[in-house]
Amino acid sequence: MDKIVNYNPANISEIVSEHKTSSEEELDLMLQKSTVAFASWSRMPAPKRGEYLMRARDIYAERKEELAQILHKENGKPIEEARGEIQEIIDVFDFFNGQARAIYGLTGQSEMANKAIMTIRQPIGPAVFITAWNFPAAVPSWKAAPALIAGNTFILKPSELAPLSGQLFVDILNEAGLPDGVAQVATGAGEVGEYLVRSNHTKIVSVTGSVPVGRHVATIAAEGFKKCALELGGKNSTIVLADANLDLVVDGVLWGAYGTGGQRCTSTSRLIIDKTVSDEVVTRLKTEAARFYDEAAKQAAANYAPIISKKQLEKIDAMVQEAIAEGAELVCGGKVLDDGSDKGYYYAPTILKCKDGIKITKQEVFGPVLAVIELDPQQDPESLLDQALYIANDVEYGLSNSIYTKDVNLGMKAVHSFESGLVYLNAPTIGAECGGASMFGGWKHTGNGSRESGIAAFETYTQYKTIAIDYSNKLQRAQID
Ligand code: UN1
Repeated sequence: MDKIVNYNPANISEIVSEHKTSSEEELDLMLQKSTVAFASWSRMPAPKRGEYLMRARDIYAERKEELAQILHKENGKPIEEARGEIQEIIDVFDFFNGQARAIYGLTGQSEMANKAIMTIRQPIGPAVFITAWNFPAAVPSWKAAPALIAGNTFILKPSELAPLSGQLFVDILNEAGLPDGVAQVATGAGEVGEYLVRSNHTKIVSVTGSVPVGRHVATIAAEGFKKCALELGGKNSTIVLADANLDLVVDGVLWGAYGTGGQRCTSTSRLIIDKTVSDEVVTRLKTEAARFYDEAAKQAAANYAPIISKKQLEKIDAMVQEAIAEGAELVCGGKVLDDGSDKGYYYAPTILKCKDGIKITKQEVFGPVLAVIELDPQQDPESLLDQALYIANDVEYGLSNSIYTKDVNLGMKAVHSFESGLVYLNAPTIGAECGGASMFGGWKHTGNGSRESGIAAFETYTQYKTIAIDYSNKLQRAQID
């Protein structure tokens, strides 16, 4: 595939952008430039590097509406969500510019007189970023901002399904005046990313994508002892106890399950609910879900996203049909809207009542499909919660979970017991904030311990150096003298 053509998934007769697959010669040149640029960029004081980030931030702020419109067309997400994604870049740049003055190390106490010991953080080298199509603008900023502030250079390889926002991200950094070779973009499919990851020039790899992609890339990175950060899939649950505020539950589950068309790694894909309140919640969800798409007019509501590609649309439908064959009860949806080739790739917002254990209760769907698992009321609500937590945790992934209850003891028990990197109390599983106390990332097969968009990102983009300064003017032997 030499040429990549991208269509608006909400209106597939509209071409959004065309890109050429980067050749190996072009990639070699980029890799060399990345190494050369690293030599001087890494020596620049971090607050000076922050000034470039601030210029890029201002360009994003000035062009926010235009860039949001491009993103809206590129991956189809509702314009309101696209504006939010551009805002996220501004927030991330603000946060990491502040961090430029706070890449702290440690000073300690030597066991010897007239000797000082400290540990500082230093940049590592050229990074390669492999990113997904669902947050094609913001996720590159999660990686690039800390990488640049820490003094690394990077090459971004955005998803071939939505490369334009990534291309613009790098263009804007360069427009902000970054020295040549500090920020670059390569386009193409998996083999382009793999070529970059394998290169000896590359010292850091950061991937947002599926578990198979993450495993493959991490294996290659491991051969070269490269730092590797992974943000992979999710199978996220919302637990609802009988005492929950059901208005809040309905709003939260609708947003969590159907926002971005369910195409977030944080999307709510299981509702584990006390049977005493399940009928009311499911009925209300079904009524509300019907508002996302007017079937007679073949028109999606402004807050409903199309599916990124026909292949993905078919994959979602196959998973739903398999679930029905396995005994799931279809409450609503369960079908492709239009014929999948007409206006846009829309899938009907779907609710399936499932027994825990069928495939769809364990596998990531990445579409607007909610599996409802009802739990029989128990003698005491804590036993029901234990059962709900067991089901929520009995998956390969560990990204985001939430619970709705007014009981602070049960709520806190769930917060501590969820096996996931993100946990919400009385809020949906999607919509992580960035910076400050918030760190994006998952447990189990969702990742490998790395975190993004908060200060822990510096674990990926810096390495430690311990410096011992002996000013005693004599040989002092540790552990001996
Ligand atoms: C993703 O789907 O890869 O927490 C990221 C959220 C968003 C990020 C999702 N801020 O839902």
